[in-house]
Amino acid sequence: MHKVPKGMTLVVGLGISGRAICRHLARQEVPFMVADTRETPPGVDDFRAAHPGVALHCGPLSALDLREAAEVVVSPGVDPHAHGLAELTGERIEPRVVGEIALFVRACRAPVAAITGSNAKSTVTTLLGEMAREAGRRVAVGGNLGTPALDLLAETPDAELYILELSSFQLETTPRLGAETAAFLNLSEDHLDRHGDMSGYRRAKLGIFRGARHAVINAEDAMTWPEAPLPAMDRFTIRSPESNEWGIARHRGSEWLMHGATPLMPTGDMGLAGRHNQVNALAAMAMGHRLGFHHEAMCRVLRRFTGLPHRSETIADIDGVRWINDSKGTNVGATLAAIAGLGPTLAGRIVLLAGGLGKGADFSPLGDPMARYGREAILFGADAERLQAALDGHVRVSRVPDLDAAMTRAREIAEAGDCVLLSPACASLDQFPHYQARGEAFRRRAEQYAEEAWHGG
Ligand code: UMA
Ligand code: ADP
Repeated sequence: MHKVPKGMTLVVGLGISGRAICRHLARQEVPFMVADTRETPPGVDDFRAAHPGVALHCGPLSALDLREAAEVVVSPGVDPHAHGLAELTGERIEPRVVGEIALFVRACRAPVAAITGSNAKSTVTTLLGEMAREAGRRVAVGGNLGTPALDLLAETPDAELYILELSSFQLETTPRLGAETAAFLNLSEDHLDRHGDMSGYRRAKLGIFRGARHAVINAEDAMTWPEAPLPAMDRFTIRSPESNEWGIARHRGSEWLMHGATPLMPTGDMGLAGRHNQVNALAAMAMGHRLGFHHEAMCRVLRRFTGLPHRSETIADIDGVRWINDSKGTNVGATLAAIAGLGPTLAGRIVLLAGGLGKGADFSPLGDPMARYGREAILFGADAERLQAALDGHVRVSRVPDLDAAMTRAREIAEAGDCVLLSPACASLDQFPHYQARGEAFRRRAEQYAEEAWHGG
């Protein structure tokens, strides 16, 4: 049994977050050592070059005696209730087990805007970041998306505002975030392997509200509502809003984003597609309003921002058929939002390309929206059969070996006014290295189709 020396901080994990934690502790001159439960963690060479002489333990944590450690700082991928850490996670037990964001909170001197949810985090975080820039703020944006939170402190020490996308894993190990404004966007099945069940997953995410001065919540999803009241709260809704809500209503003959009775902008002027993105825009505006950004600046961003790659991203319009890459739709909730968001905006129907690794999810919620908006579901990958079982009887289904074959079939059957939507409701890892590679494969082929159509026409 190796002893972590008295007063030393133990960093667990050598991934992106763990290495950011090491850099931060080194800057703060806090003595630390590192452990990773894997025999060969990914970042060893980087780590050794950056921190010569700092001890590294690889393998089970049970081989370490942690009792005299000053603190244990775990990476988000490390379950604080496993690996012999469980007995240390109680409230008053020393050393405390915390995560990267707890260190961020201690060191950060500027207000924080924080965003969580099962889906749409990256979109809302990016939108709010763009709005802050447009409003002339010195802002740093990162967290679960992009630059790790602790690196933001070093890279932009003079930021007036930090905007963080936070995962349930990061929130679980943050005793008190103290955000100026905190949004919990939605909750649907994901990461249950780590959190046990939906209530454990929700509890972790509710951590976003600890110490928050303002909350932004989803009027249609009670799972996002805090259990104790907060000093101030704004709700966003897809419906016509109450006086203190952000919603969507008819105004001067068209549909507008609204704050209470105040019209903000026509939804048709937004660069982003789909109802789900209108809701995302409202969430970002509610946060921006609290932070003092002018509505005009926020609307300018909404007009020009067309979305992040792989999130309901329009790749091509070929003979009246829109080809949309939503490869980041890696769970049922995301795919549902893409179908329900795009379906009502189409003259035609959705040709859905789906499949991959379903992570044990229940696909049955996809049946009704596909009956309503779908032309056909073209299924591939490891869980195609389970998807088919959920969709049969609701929409026409075909099975193909892979994404390439799915696109060939989609090209044959799509009609003008339709949309070919890659929103797999599954992880990609059975057939691709990651969701980005799946999205790139879709993009390349759709662009090739567009070129052929252009030359043909
Ligand atoms: N791991 C071990 N033993 C260890 C440490 C890690 O087995 O000692 C494993 C984990 O179980 C996991 C993998 O290594 O399977 C990576 O985990 P990590 O904590 O080392 O991950 P990092 O590279 O530090 O990246 C993390 C976030 N990853 C996770 O939460 C899994 C990144 O989010 C985040 O961008 C980064 O910190 C910076 O903050 C990615 C992610 O997938 C995008 N997040 C999940 C999501 O969005 O759904 C939550
Ligand atoms: P996250 O960072 O939470 O994964 P992203 O912005 O990357 O969120 O979007 C992930 C997926 O969620 C995309 O496939 C997108 O279509 C879907 N999505 C976007 N907005 C919403 C929403 N309001 N509700 C549910 N799903 C959504």
